[in-house]
Amino acid sequence: MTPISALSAIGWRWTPQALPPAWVALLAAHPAARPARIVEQHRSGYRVAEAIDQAISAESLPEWQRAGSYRRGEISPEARPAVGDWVLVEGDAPKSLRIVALLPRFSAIKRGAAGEHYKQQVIAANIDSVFVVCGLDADFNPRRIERYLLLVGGSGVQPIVVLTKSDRDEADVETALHELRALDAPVFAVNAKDRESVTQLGPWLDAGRSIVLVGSSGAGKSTLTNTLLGIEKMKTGAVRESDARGRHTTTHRALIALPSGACIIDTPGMRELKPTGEEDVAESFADVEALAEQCRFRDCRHAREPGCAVRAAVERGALDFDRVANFLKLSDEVAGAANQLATRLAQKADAKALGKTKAQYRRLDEKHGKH
Ligand SMILES: Nc1nc2c(ncn2[C@@H]2O[C@H](COP(=O)(O)OP(=O)(O)OP(=O)(O)O)[C@@H](O)[C@H]2O)c(=O)[nH]1
Ligand SMILES: [Mg+2]
Ligand SMILES: [Zn+2]
Repeated sequence: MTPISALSAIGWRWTPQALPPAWVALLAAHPAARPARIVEQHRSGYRVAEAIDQAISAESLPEWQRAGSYRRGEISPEARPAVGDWVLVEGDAPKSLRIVALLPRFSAIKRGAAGEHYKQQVIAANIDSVFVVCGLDADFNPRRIERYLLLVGGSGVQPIVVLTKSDRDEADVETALHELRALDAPVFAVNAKDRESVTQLGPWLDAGRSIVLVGSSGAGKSTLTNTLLGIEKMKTGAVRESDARGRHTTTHRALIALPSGACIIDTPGMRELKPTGEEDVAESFADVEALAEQCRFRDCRHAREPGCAVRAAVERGALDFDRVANFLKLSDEVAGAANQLATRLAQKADAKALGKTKAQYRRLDEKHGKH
């Protein structure tokens, strides 16, 4: 097996005695295989590493590449590797490396992906924290940050809000922090270009930890990655003057080992952030939810109903109206996505039952001839 010390530089954290039992079983099932981590995910395939600063193309299982197998429900999107995943590989690097199995993950963050046949997309796997990156320029948007926190909630991954561009003239750190006061996550304002400034993020960058960066194009994810790394590894791009939008400079997800021993996953800016239907809005908006329990009507929409505790809190200035509006909007979106998810699961179960019946008939045919 690859020396553990080489793997630990890319986030491996298990002694042979402490390996998860499911991993032991998979290793036993593939005696010629060894662990590696997915460090890049491209449209054309994966690149894996068995040591620091490596990224070697690896062939993956055909069923991970065929869209049809997702549509037919033969394989769920979670069964396909994402950046951060540990996999088993066989063959010689760099020529004939093959991924033969996906090791079960201890965490993952996902989003709904309408454009994709498999409806859900794993953004990153086996991570400890997620930095939700947002510029203190025209990119600043508390509602979008709330949306990110909703998607991350329940995944077992700790969210940290990183506000970049604190050095810019238009940055109003105090107002921004005030607007984000209701969030259940630490918030930092940094100059992503400045080493000294990003030391604030040190507590999440201990050796062995893995972190993923998410946020809009132009927010400064790659800039922050480079500053933490100490070299300009990732390409960065200027933002449009009018609205601070980036130009999608980063085009694939990539895991990079930092000098601290932590691993950071830089991602392309996301245009769309749809819930999967598995999110818990009540948990993510616990402040609104607690007030809603005091409303006179159980099904209060906090609009014009009498005895509404949520609206009373807004009027007192204890709660932002826009946060309440976002809570309602996201509640509807999650409910809609949950409905779709349930329908799809039911269809899948039907298809499976039908498949089974057909197989039973086939077996009967073989045994007794056609009937
Ligand atoms: N002044 C200042 N500029 C920053 C800061 N962070 C990022 N920038 C600038 O913002 C622009 C976009 O930064 P990137 O790091 O490319 O943004 P990104 O989030 O990686 O964008 P995509 O790869 O497109 O998703 C670049 O011109 C950076 O120099 C910051 O903290 N301060
Ligand atoms: Mg980038
Ligand atoms: Zn109410």
